[in-house]
Amino acid sequence: MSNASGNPKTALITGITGQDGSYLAELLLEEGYFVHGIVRRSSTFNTDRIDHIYTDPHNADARLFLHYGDLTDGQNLTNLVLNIEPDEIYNLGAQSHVRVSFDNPVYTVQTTAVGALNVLEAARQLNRKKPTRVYQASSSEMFGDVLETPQTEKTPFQPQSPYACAKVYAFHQTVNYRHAYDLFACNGILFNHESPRRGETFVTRKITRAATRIKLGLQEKLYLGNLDAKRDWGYAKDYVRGMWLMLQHDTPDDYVLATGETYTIRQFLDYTFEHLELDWKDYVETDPRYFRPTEVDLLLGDYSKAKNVLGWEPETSCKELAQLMVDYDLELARNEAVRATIAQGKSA
Ligand code: NAP
Ligand code: F7E
Repeated sequence: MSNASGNPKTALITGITGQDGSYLAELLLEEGYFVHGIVRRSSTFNTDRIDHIYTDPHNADARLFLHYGDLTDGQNLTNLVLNIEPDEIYNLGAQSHVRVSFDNPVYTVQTTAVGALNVLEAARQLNRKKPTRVYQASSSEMFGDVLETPQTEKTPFQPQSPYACAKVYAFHQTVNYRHAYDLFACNGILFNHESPRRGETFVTRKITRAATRIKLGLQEKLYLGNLDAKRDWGYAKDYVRGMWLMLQHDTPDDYVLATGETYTIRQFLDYTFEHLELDWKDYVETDPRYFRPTEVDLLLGDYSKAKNVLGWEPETSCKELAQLMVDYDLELARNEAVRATIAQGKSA
């Protein structure tokens, strides 16, 4: 992929160490981009999801570069953006856990709302010298206590958590920067998307990790909260292609990415445990700790606009998604079982 000057395109990704950031980095490298990512300093390594694509930056053929930074540090973001001069900026960084946002509302707003504004400000400054494009990771959580079903780009927002309120702020600022400063800025309103790289405290991955450990005798019970909520679950790898397509289009706009199907947590449990020839009702118990002060009961997206304008469609069904996550996690559990057996042998 080349820019207007005929050089390979350069992209900057915030949240590159997360689920989506890692898949997007892979896609952009495949498309020939130079990819820069912002990584938070941590006392333990937090780059597991991208270690397989990282090469020594001193190598002449290196195309992935990492920089320390934080969304709450606007000066640092501006310096990075002005130095790197990316053709495209993908703002995927966020405190992304809805339940945690009730415990840490102020931090969630600083990262997810003000952090997005910091990215837009940095982009606005670069855009005065050189055109740049911004993708903002907006969320179906903004629909909250939904006012219509299915939800489209025109459905009003009714957020139900500090996380969702922060994302609504970031959504509107993205539209505002598009109108006020003529910045090429797009919101992807993405419905839940999962993968073997999903954080282990989100419900799908929590289920597939636990079910595979139960299958191998490493765990006895799985404690969950509300099993009746319905979600429109897609595969993260399909969704990062949609993000990229938004920034390749002639004009900036906002798009829903979804599958158009919705399932309860119970149905996801069915798909997972059936694939392992187990019955989840023998293992799952409720723990009120996982209930939320306010819940989003039903999400179901209509992705017609993305299909018609961008040619984007999801390729993976919820059942296929559950199965591919189980297959991956079963391998992890097998390795864990082998390590446990070796450790037992050493102590015998
Ligand atoms: P994720 O796995 O939780 O990744 C979040 C990323 O943000 C991580 O790289 C994290 O770094 C980084 N981050 C957190 N706080 C930061 C800070 N203060 N400064 C810089 N980076 C920070 O999330 P994801 O599932 O990939 O989602 C990507 C984006 O899409 C998020 O903005 C999320 O809110 C949004 N979204 C997700 C979904 C979904 O279903 N997955 C749906 C709609 C929208 P560490 O690795 O150091 O923690
Ligand atoms: O919860 C219920 C929970 O945490 C899904 C984020 O990526 O998608 C994600 O947010 C549902 C909720 O995802 C447990 O109450 C039951 O109804 O996997 P989740 P989420 O809250 O939908 C949106 C689109 C984003 O933007 C977010 O960044 O599952 N549930 N029992 C549980 N959820 C969790 N986490 N853990 C449980 O034990």
